[in-house]
Amino acid sequence: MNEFSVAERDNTVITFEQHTLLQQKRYPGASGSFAWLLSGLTLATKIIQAKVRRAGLTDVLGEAGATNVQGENQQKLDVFANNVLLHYLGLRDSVGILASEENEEPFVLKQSADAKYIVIFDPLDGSSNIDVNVSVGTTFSILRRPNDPYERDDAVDLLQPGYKQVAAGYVLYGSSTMLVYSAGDGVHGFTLDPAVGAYVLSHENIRMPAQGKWYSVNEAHLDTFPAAYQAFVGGLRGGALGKRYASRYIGSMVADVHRTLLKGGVFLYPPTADNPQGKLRLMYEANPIAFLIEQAGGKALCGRERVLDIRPDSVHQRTAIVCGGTREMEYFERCLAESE
Ligand code: AHM
Ligand code: MG
Repeated sequence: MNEFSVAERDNTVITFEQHTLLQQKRYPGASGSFAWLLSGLTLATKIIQAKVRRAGLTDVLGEAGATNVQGENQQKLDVFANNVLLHYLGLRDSVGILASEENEEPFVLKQSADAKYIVIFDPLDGSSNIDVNVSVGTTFSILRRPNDPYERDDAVDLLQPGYKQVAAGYVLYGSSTMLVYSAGDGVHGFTLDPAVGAYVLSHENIRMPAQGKWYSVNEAHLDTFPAAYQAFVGGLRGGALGKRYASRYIGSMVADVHRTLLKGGVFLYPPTADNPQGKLRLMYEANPIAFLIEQAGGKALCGRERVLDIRPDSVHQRTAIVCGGTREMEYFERCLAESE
């Protein structure tokens, strides 16, 4: 069979599936099971986006009447998105363990040798924004577990630091639906073409600017941030990096991070009086974001520590995060050093 030539590629759209298959060709012996796993993810997120797009028309807005493991009210769409992801990922032979923000305990599904991946996700991040028609997103993190079932220890295999992620990303249900993904080989963005029903490569090899013009933080908590974080935000606003930064905060992490990735700047959720460990969840919110930001040339820290180096103690553990371009992050590290 002919190789897929560059000329052909120039004249045609590249779908997410084609892109992952092309990437996999670099790994001789790849069985295709990873691509099949990803197809479960893309199918599920297409179903979720279809529901999100019709949210005002069907009875899916509002609270479901239960609280999740974080004690937060579950929205009907949270529950729907969670069920869809659990279903389609659970059908894939290669998925051995699934963990979700919405379920207290992870699901250990299979112990066959093929079941060598763990997928951890937040089905609908920013869900308090759904009722007011603001962008929300799905975040996911994919880890490996040992091939040999006898070498497995499910609890230990699950709690891996973020640098071990095989792949990670998010789907943003915004003015368009976009999948932003990295398997450790750059960050690529795929926009859902609703006419075709496929995620199409629209942003190849995203590199984030070294410096932007916006900081993104819930400033209402500013007076309760540790001193270095307060100094950092104050400095950005005051012109410490040669210009006065403006603020942009949507309150949906995926949307705030997406802007930061494409346009530069910094997104942060520091420790606060209400959430001394930070609010965002390490394994399915901060880790995928940190992986993408680093792959795009930026940096992601929790205080001094690289987010991706944090060893989790539990699947729902929270973390503080500051992530952004190299100039902003250098300045953050300076603020940390000066606050000692
Ligand atoms: P969620 O997973 O319950 O939706 O919470 C996570 C969200 C993030 O999307 C967002 O960055 C943050 O919570 C906003 O929190 P706050 O309202 O405290 O600023
Ligand atoms: Mg969330």
